[in-house]
Amino acid sequence: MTRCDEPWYEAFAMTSRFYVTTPIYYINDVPHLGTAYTTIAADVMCRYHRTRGHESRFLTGTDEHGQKVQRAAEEQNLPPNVYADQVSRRFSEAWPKLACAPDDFIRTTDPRHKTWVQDFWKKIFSNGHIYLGHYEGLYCVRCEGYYTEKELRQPGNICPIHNQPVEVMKEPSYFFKLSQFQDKLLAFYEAHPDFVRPEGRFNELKSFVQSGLQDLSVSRTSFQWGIPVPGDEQHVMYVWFDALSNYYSALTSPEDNTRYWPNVVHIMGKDILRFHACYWPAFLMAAGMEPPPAEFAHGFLTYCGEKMSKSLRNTISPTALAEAISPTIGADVVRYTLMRAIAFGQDGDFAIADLMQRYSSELGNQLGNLLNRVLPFAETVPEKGPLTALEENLIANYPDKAKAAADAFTAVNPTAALGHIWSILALANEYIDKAAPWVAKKNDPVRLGTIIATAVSLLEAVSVMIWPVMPNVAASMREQLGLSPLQGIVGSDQWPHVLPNREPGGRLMRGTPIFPRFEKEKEAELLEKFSPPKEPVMSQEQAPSTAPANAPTTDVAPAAPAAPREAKAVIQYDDFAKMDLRVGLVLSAERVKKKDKLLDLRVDVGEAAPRRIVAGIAKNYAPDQITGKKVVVLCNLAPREVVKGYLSEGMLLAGGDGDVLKVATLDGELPPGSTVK
Ligand code: ME8
Repeated sequence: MTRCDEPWYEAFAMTSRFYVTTPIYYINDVPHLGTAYTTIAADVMCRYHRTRGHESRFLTGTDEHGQKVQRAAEEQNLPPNVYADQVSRRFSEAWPKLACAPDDFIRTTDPRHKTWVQDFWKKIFSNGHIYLGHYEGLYCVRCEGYYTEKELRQPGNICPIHNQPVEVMKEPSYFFKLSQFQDKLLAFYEAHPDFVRPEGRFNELKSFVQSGLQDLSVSRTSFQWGIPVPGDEQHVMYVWFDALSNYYSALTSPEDNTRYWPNVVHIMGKDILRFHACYWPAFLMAAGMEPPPAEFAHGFLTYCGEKMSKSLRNTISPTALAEAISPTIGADVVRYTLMRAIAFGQDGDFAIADLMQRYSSELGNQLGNLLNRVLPFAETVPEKGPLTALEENLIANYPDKAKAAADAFTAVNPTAALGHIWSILALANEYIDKAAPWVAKKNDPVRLGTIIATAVSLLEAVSVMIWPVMPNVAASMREQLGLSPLQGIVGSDQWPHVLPNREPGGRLMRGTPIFPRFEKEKEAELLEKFSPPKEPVMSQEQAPSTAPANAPTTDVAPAAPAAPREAKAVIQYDDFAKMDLRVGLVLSAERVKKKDKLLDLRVDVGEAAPRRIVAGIAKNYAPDQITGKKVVVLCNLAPREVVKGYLSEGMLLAGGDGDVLKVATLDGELPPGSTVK
């Protein structure tokens, strides 16, 4: 059996087993681009490990208990189980349409889940880590979580995630002794320095745990739609205790797959890292079980610059998008763009225009066209003649790139892996340019044979490497190359570490182009159908500006223009109220290299972590002049990459004419996060 000996997760270095999970999604929503993003990433990881011959397993599912679901079912006049059946199906049916192939789909209403969670509870209870108490707190129904006042936006106790007031809740409750796990968790983090990736998120988590943990309320009496607490059926389990347990309960039945534990990577969005990396390991430790060794918290997506609001989630369906691009390879194009365009781990934007651009250049020109440049020259794999320096160079340069791509996949960095694969494609295209088979065709059949056989082995290698991200495209490529479809074989490492050597004589079957050019009408249709609905809010583009059109503008509201002042359309109060303006405290400031106007700021706007704001004020403020100032921040402006690698998550307000620019500050002391209106 092969060993996974690449860097990063030591846990996998000792084994050839790999288990990957997504969060189980709430059923009060439909599958949307955000949930598709995580599911696709997990599918990519699983397929990659299958190419490496690891015994691999991919789990996803739905989170079906809790007050939120009970209320949604009541609104539709349905019993919660009937409602849950209907909505869960939307998830299980969506994922295959995006070429995701989970091995199992767990529902928290599955009997297998209920049985296991109740046993898990009993184990923790009998180990003395759960006790009965009383809870009163501020509870966000949509998060299914309690908050402290400090964590909420004031005034009004507003949930920072859902922008809605939270409710006061008082109930008898069982408590999990989380406070007793602080040191154990910190020791675990210390012993597993790669436990959470990206590293910055791990550091935030460690600070959270270091700042002290309170016991956690793990049961509810205020609603019934949940798993009853064993021995006290007045209580149902707290939905996160129930939900997190899915990662193990799914392994227990219908057949025993518990051998996969703990070789798991949990993939999730950054919003729910704390539940996964603090609560879940503590529950497992309390039951005497091993915590997961690896978790990856990716960033948040915007769509064409718009925050993923409920209405956007409903209109931009990833399955409809895939279908509209192409019924055969549309899912692959969506997968490719999501994995390539947004550095995995960071926040980023998915835009239809960007997808179309990548379709024609990276997919059409660099990948699809490579087949068309090679296959017309032969119907079978030719014999190789003597190699020239061109082939020798290629053969020498290839393995490092193939290894870099594999290492990046192993490190859960599909974006970098695709970068390396595309550098192999660049090498291949350059090889064809220089080797010029069309010249050899005229008078040198031996040379032509060498060139085509070399190119065919490159294409074969690429068909394996892209399979995790684009399984349908890989299958079409392989069909044209006369190869059978790829599938994981446990114990057989199929990753092309060196260029494969095809036997001469194998059939090649030139087919139709995999990425046909979009007709003009189709382009227009895609843009029209999949651009977000326009909202009449002030956007960066509409903001007043004296700066040239190409100057960075997200950074700071630009200076008001000198007279004559342009008349602007009158807006209603509702338009103004759409802006989430808050007091921000500038914690740090640094100049952005080679950009004399920009400062890279960290600003506390009353959230768990400070925001990065890239502001065009470097000519007016030295870093130490702005640090410590209270400023006004527009917090719900779509994040924008102002300069490569600098994603600005908001905008400072400033006033001034021409070169004189002054940031807006406040008259008097207000804590960071206070509303400005
Ligand atoms: O939190 N960008 O379920 P959920 C990227 N049931 N990812 C996004 C996203 C976006 N804009 N929006 C959602 C729950 N996601 C719990 C989980 S697990 C034991 C219980 C993805 O339906 C991302 O993975 O709210 C995020 O963490 C998850 O969907 C939240 O899904």
